[in-house]
Amino acid sequence: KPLVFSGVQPTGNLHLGNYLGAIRRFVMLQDSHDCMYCVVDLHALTIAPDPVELMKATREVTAAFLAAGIDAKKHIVFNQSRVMQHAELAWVFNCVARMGWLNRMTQFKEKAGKDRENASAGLFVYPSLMAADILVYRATHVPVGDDQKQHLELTRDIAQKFNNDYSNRIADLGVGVEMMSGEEKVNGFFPLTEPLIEGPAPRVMSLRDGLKKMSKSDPSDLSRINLTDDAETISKKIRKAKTDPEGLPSEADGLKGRPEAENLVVLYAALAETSKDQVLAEFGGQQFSAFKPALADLAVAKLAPIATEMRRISADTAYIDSVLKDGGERAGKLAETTMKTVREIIGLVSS
Ligand code: AQP
Repeated sequence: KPLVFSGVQPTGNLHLGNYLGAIRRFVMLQDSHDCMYCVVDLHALTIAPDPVELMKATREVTAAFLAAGIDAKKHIVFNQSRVMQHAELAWVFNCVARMGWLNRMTQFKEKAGKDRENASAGLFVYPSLMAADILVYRATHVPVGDDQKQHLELTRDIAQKFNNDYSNRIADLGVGVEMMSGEEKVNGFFPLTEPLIEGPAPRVMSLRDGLKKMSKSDPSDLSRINLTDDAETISKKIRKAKTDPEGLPSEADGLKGRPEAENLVVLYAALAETSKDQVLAEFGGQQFSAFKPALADLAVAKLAPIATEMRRISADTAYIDSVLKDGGERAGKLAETTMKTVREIIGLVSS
């Protein structure tokens, strides 16, 4: 089975974007793939979270994974910092990646803001650590939201440069596998990872601004639906969601240039597991005052069971920690297998 890896940062309230763009897809891939789902706490350090909040958020993301339906026995659920090979390989990749590549990362530019001199160096090399997360397991498929596309392209670039820089050594040691690199057949050690940016909602937008993605760090709580919001809060946020004065069109084409309207239709379609056209066939011609309550009811119906389960699981910290420990031990063995070979490839004496 192909190996899937993906991670979520423990940096605040998980929201509907994280759920539809990532976590729900993690659940769907479980039957067809071997999966590793990671709470990336080392990534969270790039924004210096409060230590107690970081621990709490790490357990909360784990609870969300389990509540959404990830099977931690069949697959692997763990927190990144337990497997130090992630950090070790990230260092190697810092030496493979070029400054110019990292300089082009739009997420760094957005997160660092204007005061770039004051951003942490960790935030700058974030994509090297992300590449290490994936490649330390030589994972081939990575389900993520659309915002991570650029980081995954960088992951491929790093893998390709590593394979290229060390091609002779990889061949001498006989540790390569044959793979296609563009048109060319090469013998590489790291796979060229495929991003899985699919599904009906790869980019869920803010409820307050249809041009901004729904995000944990948006100062307005009204901009997002948190997985832990109660029914009343969800209804209020959808009622207050920004829209334009027109009603719903009867075809998806009519949503062009109307990002807020489109976002609400996308949300309905994703939650109902149907298409935008289907939603518009049902609601076309109606006003948002009629559509919003229907969307709120649907969101509550889909999210309430997850929130209830998250609360139940979150109450048992010992259980959550045992899941992470067990997952970390299993992940650590796999990561060490890769790192043993990487050390040999690059020339680190470790015997
Ligand atoms: N709005 C979104 N729509 C679809 N997918 C999304 N993801 C995040 N926002 C959306 C996907 O969720 C996964 C986990 O995200 P993360 O926590 O690792 O990183 P992030 O992108 O930094 O998340 P946020 O919520 O947007 O946080 P901030 O506010 O810190 O920027 C990823 O697969 C991501 O694509």
